[in-house]
Amino acid sequence: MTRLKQNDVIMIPTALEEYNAELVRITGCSLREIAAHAAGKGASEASTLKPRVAVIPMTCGQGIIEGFVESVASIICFLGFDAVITKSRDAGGLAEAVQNGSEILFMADDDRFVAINLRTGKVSDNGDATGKGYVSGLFHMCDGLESKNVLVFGAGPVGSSAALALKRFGAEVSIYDIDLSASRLLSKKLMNQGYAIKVETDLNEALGSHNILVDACPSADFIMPQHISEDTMIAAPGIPLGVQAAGLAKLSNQLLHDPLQIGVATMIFDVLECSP
Ligand code: PYL
Repeated sequence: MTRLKQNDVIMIPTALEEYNAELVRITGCSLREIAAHAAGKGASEASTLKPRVAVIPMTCGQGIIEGFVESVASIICFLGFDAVITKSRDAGGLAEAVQNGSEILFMADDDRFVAINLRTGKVSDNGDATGKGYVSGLFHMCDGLESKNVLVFGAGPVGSSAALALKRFGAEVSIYDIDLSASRLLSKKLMNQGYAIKVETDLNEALGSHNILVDACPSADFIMPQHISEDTMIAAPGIPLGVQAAGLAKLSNQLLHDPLQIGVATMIFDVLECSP
């Protein structure tokens, strides 16, 4: 998993309105609608439930990413929830959150970024939420995914979650990972759940035979202009972006990419308790 940098997140809190307008332009849906759809919840859940949310800075490992907790809290508030950043960090932040009556906690170390509902025990992992959140966006970009051929790059947590979500929408899924054993392991895991996917072994051949792509890998600049046509649709949770700069010029309303928003939005809807 690529570690975010301050530059990736520092502008998020001040640009959420524009971001959301762009999302509507690309997918026809708002951030709230995409996240709720991904989590299998009604988009209106946000208006009926008001759980107190705490975002806790974590200093472990490589430490704080300037702007990270501020971005997480701003995304959650943008969706209509009450999110506060704890004054204390780590264990102190956890204690502060519980003492101030927070029901949902968000925190990230270098390995995992999770949302926890203290009342229900529900946990949402950012990798899983990001994968299904981006597939929800792609579903709206493509007017459905039934029987459509989709190529997923990266068999890590995000790509695995995306592959499962794609199968659940009835797509024909192929997986390409630079580590063939990772692709094969994912194929086996999904087969055990009753879903067959195709393992691709040749990157250029796979790119040449697919128009709908999920870039869930940490490689940059591997999707080149010659791989992009007017039918191409790309959902790109991967950081850095896999599309070459020259290829971006060929994409309009065909690329879904952000460093944090869709993942965080899907996490809150994932752990939200359904209204009675
Ligand atoms: C959650 C992001 C998505 C991509 N990479 C993941 C990442 O950068 N993880 C590290 C997050 C560290 C946060 C730090 C803080 O500021 O609380 N512990």
